[in-house]
Amino acid sequence: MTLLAMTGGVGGAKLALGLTHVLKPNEVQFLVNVGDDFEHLGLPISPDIDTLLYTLSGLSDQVQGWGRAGESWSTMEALEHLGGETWFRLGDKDIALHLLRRSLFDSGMSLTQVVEHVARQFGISHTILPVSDDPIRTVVQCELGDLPFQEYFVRHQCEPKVTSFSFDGADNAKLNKKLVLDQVSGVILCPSNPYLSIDPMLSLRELRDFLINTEVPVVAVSPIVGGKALKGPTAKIMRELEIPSTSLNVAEHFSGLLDGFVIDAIDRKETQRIQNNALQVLVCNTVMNSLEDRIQLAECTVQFLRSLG
Ligand code: FO1
Repeated sequence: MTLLAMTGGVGGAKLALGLTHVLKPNEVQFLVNVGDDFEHLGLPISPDIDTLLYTLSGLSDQVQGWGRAGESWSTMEALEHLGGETWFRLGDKDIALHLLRRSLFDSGMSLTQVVEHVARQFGISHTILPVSDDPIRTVVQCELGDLPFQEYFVRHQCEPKVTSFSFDGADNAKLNKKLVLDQVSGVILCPSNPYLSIDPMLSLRELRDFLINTEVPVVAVSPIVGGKALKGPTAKIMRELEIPSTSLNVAEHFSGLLDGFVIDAIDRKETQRIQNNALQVLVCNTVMNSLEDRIQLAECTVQFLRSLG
């Protein structure tokens, strides 16, 4: 039996790192969003998977939040000189990973097999599973029309006002074959963007139905602290959808899926109203500045999850 931690961008990867310090490789698996994936300059890019690979291997650029630490940008500079597209910035070392993924895809490997290979090369012993090997692509409905995810997120810097999101391919995509739902003893939704990181995964009916019907405990860690998202556009998106950016509203967004919800001490006053949604609430420090913070939040969340089992 193993726990399943569902994660997207930087916030999720921070908790995932904490979880690797408190749970052995046979005790937790990471299920990762692929809605941000796209092909750029002929290369397959998997931002959330790579953020997790770089974070768990200690290679991530923790200031920037994506890509590798100590990166160089010669290829981008040369590309700019050639008049190529440089709005989506690929560091030299990062490009090596995209080139490898391209060649492994071309040799017939699935995304899962590529991730397995790279994780091994990086010395990661925990299992990282893309939610699906089939393409699921997040599309952002906004004031500029329908934008592919990275056009919205990077080219337009999340500025256009959003109205909704859709997940192309989700109806035909199959849940990762390596995920054995019968073996899952509890689920953690990491503090990732609910709309952009968790919802694309939930757009897979098999996974959503599992979370709704399962007897095992399911908890989420709120990505909102004191009305703000520590990183990324979660709070801005909620405002644009006319949903006040509170932890309570994140809990309600996941209505029907959760047994427990973890909020920051600063949001303690929301406890009762979240409990009114038939959820157990854990109040603790959810701000992860240091490795110790990540480990502590992981410990508290796992203990909370187990207490609900
Ligand atoms: N984010 C940016 O804001 N600008 C970039 O140029 C950029 C490049 C990039 C390259 C590879 C990669 O894996 C991620 C990259 N990201 C960039 C981050 C990415 O767009 C987002 O962090 C995620 O998709 C949201 O979780």
